[in-house]
Amino acid sequence: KSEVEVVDAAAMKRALTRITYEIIEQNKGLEDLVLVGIKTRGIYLAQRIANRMKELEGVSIPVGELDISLYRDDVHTSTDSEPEMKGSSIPVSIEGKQVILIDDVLFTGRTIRAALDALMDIGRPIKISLAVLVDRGHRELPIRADFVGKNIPTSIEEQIKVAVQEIDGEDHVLIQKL
Ligand code: 3GP
Ligand code: 5GP
Ligand code: MG
Repeated sequence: KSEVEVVDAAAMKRALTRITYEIIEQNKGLEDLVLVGIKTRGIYLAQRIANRMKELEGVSIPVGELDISLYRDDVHTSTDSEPEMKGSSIPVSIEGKQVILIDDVLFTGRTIRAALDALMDIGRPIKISLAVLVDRGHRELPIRADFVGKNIPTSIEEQIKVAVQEIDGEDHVLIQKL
């Protein structure tokens, strides 16, 4: 089992800063923005982007959370299991807002499809965009990210490991080859 570091702490910080600038450029009226992080690591990435936004623009963007998990937890590869919503906590109304979904890894796109479903049940945003730290390819749905930290082409057998300071005590992205 080999591991290769493809993003180190400094590169992760730069990628999140760049995404923050791109969000500022592409969304007029930061007052209408709501960031929504997806389950564990996406939530911390969302908080970091919000913190950066505060530093750069002086605005406090609300950050919500969605917990979307695989219906079966014994498998992690696509098709035979559909992600479903387990819970959400979004501090403000998303009605008429510009929502940016934030996740660590974009793979088949099924988690994002479930997230869109969940958001539509909660309210009617004027616009929903997607930011991910890593796009590893292998989409099974017509979903793409508007903001990408790093495109990492993978084979289906490989795994991307994302570590964030808040949970893992360090920041990096590894490719794990089995
Ligand atoms: P996350 O909650 O921070 O996103 O799915 C649970 C965890 O397992 C995820 O953490 C994710 O990082 C990790 N993981 C690694 N490989 C996979 C995979 O192929 N599919 C899923 N769903 N999770 C994976
Ligand atoms: P998708 O639904 O697009 O197939 O997968 C997206 C979700 O599954 C993300 O929330 C992500 O955490 C997790 N995921 C899928 N593949 C990987 C992977 O290779 N590495 C990590 N860390 N997470 C993955
Ligand atoms: Mg995730």
